[in-house]
Amino acid sequence: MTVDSRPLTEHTAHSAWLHDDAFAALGSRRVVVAGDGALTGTVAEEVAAATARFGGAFSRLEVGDGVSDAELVLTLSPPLVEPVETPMVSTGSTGAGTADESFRLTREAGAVVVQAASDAGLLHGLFHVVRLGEAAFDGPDADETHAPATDLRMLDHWDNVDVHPVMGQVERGYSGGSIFYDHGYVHADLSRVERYARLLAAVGINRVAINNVNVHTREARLLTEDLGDVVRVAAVFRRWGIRVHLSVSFASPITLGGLDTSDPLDQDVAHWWVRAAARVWDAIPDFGGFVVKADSEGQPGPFAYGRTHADGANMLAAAVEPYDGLIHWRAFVYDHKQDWRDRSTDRARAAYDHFHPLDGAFSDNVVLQVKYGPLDFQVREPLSPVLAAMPHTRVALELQVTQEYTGQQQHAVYLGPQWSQLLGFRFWDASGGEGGSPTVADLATGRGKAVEDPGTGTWRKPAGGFAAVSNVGDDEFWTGHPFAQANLYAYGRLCWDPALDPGALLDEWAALTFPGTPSAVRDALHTVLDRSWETYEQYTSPLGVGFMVRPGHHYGPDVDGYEYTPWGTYHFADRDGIGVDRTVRTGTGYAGQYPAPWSAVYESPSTCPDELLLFFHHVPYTHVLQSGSTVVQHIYDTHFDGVARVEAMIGAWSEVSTLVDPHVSERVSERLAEQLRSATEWRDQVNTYFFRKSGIPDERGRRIY
Ligand code: GCW
Repeated sequence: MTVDSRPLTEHTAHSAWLHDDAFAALGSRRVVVAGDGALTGTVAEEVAAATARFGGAFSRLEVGDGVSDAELVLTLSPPLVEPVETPMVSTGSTGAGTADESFRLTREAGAVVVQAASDAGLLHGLFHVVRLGEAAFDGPDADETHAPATDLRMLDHWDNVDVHPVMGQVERGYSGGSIFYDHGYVHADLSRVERYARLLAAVGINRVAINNVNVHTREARLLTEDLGDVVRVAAVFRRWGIRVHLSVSFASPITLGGLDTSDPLDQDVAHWWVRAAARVWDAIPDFGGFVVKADSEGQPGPFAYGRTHADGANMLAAAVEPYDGLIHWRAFVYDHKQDWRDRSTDRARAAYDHFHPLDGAFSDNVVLQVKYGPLDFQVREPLSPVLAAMPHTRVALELQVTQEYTGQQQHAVYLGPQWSQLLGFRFWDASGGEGGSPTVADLATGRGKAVEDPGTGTWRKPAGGFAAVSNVGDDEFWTGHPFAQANLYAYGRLCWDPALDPGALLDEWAALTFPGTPSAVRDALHTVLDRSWETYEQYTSPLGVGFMVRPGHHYGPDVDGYEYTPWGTYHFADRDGIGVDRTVRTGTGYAGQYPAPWSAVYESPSTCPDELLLFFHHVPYTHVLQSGSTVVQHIYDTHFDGVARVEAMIGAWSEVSTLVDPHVSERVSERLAEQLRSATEWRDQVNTYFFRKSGIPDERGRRIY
């Protein structure tokens, strides 16, 4: 076992949304916790600490013991109250042995009872009461059942055990080092991981993959000789109802097992994985499963043997099946060595082209993990058509909480509104109404209405849930920018209930993170964050065309940075126009991967939504948008406006910055200054580029270089 002997860096971690004072309402009450189970123990510890701090009273009872004067009872079923008339809402278990995590809350004359069928449900119920604060107790009489939308609410860490020469300790990490690893070792002191697990439990996350999907030599060994380290980490998460997953290399039978192949149809390969899985579950009985990035950006996969991705995934699925294990198989498969001169290859098409033909071929315990857009976590992309094209496959929606392409936690960008919009998108309805067709959230959770599609018939998708790349590191605020905590918070809450309002989530987060702060601070947070996603979009790449970032690290503007590279992310700007023709009629045909009506809506520049125009069409700079502006004038206007908005954000923050913890305030002010510098750089480079290309001046005569 490899344990780092060096001490963890001496700094305290910010309390984030579990500020001690967030427990004041609960902690000042008489609280009873009843029931057994490890997580009930965790609940009891939380309540004991809170009541000790705020002068309440705590007792731990057996289920069924009489309770007289408690103001809050947290109990496992059987009920302490009258039998429930309506049965608990079932979460529609999606396998992998996840317990029923629902809970019921009743309030009668100010006395609150939280009742759950499992100790995991009880823990969620506890944090629900914490979130409500005083309202938990002084609200009107109530009887509510709360259940998560899906069992699969996962965070992926792109943390490396070794420091990677280019990507560092955490790939696309903007929050210092890793909370798990330090220069080749797993931290001896996992107290930071424990605090993280507590934060995640409080927002309902129940699965974590602890290493990068790019699995390098050192990281691969977590599966075998360094499994002991994973056992330690899993023990920490277990106390908070969170199961651990590992990213594994498809070539492990070769690199770790000494075989000469990793062909998924080879018997020895299959046996190697069977033995590997047996060892893992023997050591960690509640282990979650494996995450696999195969045939993607240089990672090995089944293509090397002429096999399909279903062959690859199913071979692994068979190895983990006896343990209720899952294989999260990523759909991020494309040619990253394409010739930029070749206009017929379209990276956006790749996932659909590879995976759509495999629908129905995957085992039940395979979850196909699909990035929300067809390219790569851009500030604006259409929804990946794969989500709508695989009726018989469990598909997880993958989001990126770490802000690789959205300001790298230097910029304040609240992504709740973006995710909420993505989750509410309806592939079979372009009216924007509450039409009868399912949303993306319905597709991911396997809930909601059945799909009625002339192409695919009527179907209801098996649930794949949610996954997202974490934005956390060993930074004192966890996330670099203190406001980036709000993204992690919102992600967890939206996994639990995708219909939650992102503005309300911001309020929840602020109330828990900065309890007791004046309402002026709350207002300023809204001014800074409410429209920050849109603001970031304004001053970066326009109208859905994407990228224009500096190659490699992806921070800051470089309009042509990826234009003549093999990565497949081009804007095709010339003196006349810009954009990628992805139509069926004259382009790459990508628009045809959508079901009706969106295939038709995207196909025509007159109906394609403005914000995605350049994703689907190559148009002249003088093309008139639905907004009435020309493309080039839109570029100028949004870029000037975006920077003006950042100035307004700074103005709003400076009015309240003395009212918050100086630590937080200093970090926020420093980051806002960098955001303004960077936004200005974006504005000037993008505007200048298009002015020089098109020769068309700004109607309003503003300064362009
Ligand atoms: O967004 C891209 C990143 C890579 C990442 C890859 C992926 C882990 O630039 O750093 O690799 O996506 O999602 O696999």
